[in-house]
Amino acid sequence: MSDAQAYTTIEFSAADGVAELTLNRPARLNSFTATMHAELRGALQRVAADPTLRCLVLTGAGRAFCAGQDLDDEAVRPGPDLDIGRTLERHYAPLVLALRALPLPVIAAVNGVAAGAGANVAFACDLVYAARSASFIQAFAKIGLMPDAGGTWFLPRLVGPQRALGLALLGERIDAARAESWGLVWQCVDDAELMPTVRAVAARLAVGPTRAYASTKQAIHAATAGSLQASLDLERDLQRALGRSEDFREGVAAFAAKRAPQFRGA
Ligand code: T3D
Repeated sequence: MSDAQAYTTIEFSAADGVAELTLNRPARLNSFTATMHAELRGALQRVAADPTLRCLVLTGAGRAFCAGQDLDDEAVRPGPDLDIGRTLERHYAPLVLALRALPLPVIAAVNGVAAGAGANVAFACDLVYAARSASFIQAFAKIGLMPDAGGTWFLPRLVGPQRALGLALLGERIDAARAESWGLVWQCVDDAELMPTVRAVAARLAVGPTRAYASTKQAIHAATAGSLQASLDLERDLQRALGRSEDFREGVAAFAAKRAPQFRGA
């Protein structure tokens, strides 16, 4: 079976030591569903098991990188039985940890808007390149949630607590140039140059000293004090409670109705 037939929400290709993984639900801005998580899990296991692969590129199809969780998905519909903590534990924490655990360099090619967990999955990658028209938004507060998918761990480490709090509390969109100046991304390039630039860097890394890269990643990740797992666990517990709040119910309803939410702090 070819890769195009095997996956419905992602595309996967590999050539010359470089694997390319494309989030592929452009009509929904490549937002995450359970199927996409399952397909990503399988693709990342495949990358991890193939010693000929020496660099991974993660990007999005169409005008977005990823809009985070698909808010239309039945599985996350606000209600008494909703358990976002379980969703985070089953899907988002394994995805973030799998990206971090890969011994090969992982490059995010952020081709458009990266929102919510979509932004934080990009920050889980080792190098982030962004198209000049791309943007980043911690969209969580707009729907009554807090950053997850490692956001509370990545953001203060990348930009410091003040900017992390500004991004998380205000939920404003920042453009790629500002993201680069803040250190959220390694390089911002003209839109047409994004994939040629990333592919050239990936090709260079794929013929580089694989073992040294793996050790470099391991040591740099270890040097960042405080465990990612602990932050993921805390996010799960806090987000689980927020998923049962009236503000989340209102936030999702307002998003669907394309109106401003009326939060009551409940
Ligand atoms: O279980 C859990 O919930 C836990 C996990 C949480 C992780 C999270 O990621 S929570 C955060 C979820 N994401 C968001 O809140 C982002 C929602 N989207 C937006 O704020 C905006 O769409 C963007 C800022 C990303 C882009 O804005 P814009 O103006 O460029 O595009 P748009 O018109 O808003 O969106 C285009 C279409 O995509 C639109 O559909 P339509 O009207 O053409 O039929 C929109 O509804 C749809 N879309 C965008 N984001 C999502 C989505 N549909 C479902 N889920 C989305 N996240």
